[in-house]
Amino acid sequence: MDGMQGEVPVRHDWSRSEIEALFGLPFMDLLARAHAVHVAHHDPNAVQVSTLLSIKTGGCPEDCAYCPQAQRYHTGVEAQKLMDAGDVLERARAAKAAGASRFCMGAAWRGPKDRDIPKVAEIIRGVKALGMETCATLGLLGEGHAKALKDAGLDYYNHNIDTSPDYYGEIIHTREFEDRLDTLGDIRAAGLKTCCGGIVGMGETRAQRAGLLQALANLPEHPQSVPINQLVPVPGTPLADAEPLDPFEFVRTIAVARIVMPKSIVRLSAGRQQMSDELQALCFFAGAGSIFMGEKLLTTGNPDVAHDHALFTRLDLHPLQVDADAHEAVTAHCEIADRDAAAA
Ligand code: SAM
Ligand code: DTB
Ligand code: SF4
Repeated sequence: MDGMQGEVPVRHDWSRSEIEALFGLPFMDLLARAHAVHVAHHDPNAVQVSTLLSIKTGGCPEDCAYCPQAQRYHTGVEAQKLMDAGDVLERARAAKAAGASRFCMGAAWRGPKDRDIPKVAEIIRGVKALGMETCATLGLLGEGHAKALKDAGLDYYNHNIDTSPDYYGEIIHTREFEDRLDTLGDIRAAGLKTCCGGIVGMGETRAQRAGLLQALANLPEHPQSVPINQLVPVPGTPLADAEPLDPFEFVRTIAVARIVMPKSIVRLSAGRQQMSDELQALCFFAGAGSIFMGEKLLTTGNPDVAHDHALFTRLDLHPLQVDADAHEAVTAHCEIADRDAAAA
């Protein structure tokens, strides 16, 4: 892709005002610019497909204002123990059959205890053996945790910074922004790939959305995967009645993320169930190259798999196929869309 029009260097010195200026571009100019960056660095017709599973649900001691799994908010999410490896593998097989190349496992912990690590490692080994990429999001990591997870076959660790450093204190009080940066450092040091993004629509300003993307783009390495979540407002949480974000502002956030982290895969993450097909198409055009597929995120809903397969067919998108052993992404045409079309 050397010298392709639209190719931009990877930078780690973005100023807040530069990023705010990108947000302030005329919408069509911003989209054109983001799409040019997207096609220079990625196949714009390929979408990486991940499936999420909550392997340990609810009962979390933290106070993240958006989260239905925080014990203190009484959202109706029941606390459960860590799932057995066999049950997780059954779900991973189903996700693979539905077309997912990566299986992401979430736990409602502040962070894992030392005694949890061998259990999670066993789960990771099993999922990896299915030939899928593995991702885990377990919270803050302690001494030796990242290395142990890597040794078990973990490919990605998801740990979001969630919001701009100057808005963080409005959203979470039980751990510091710096704690998150420490865990991100542990992830990189262990040789894991980083999945790190945030949530928009939590009442932050545009300047704070720029601050979120600035903090991500100025990390020592750009996260390989950048999930941009739209807040899923859940009754019982402090953000249940947050003012919904203008959908075009969400598209702008995807577009700016695309421009400032040109090589990363930007995920159109939580919030798709609340979006029209047309809005999602705009997000793909603006540079989103990944989704969560499967009827559930962790505890909240996600579009039906059949609906997503149909959307891929209508937009001529195909899943990014990943050779999990070679760690090499190769795109292949979507057999699933053909299968669905044949079944229709
Ligand atoms: N407990 C771990 C942690 O916080 O790192 C891992 C699981 S936590 C649920 C993973 C991420 O899910 C959060 O960092 C947040 O970005 C996202 N998330 C949680 N609730 C959400 C919501 N209501 N809407 C959008 N994203 C949400
Ligand atoms: C991420 O950035 N979004 C996902 C995943 N990483 C772990 C989680 C979304 C959760 C939405 C609320 C829920 O389903 O509980
Ligand atoms: Fe707990 Fe993670 Fe939810 Fe925060 S986001 S309350 S740490 S599960």
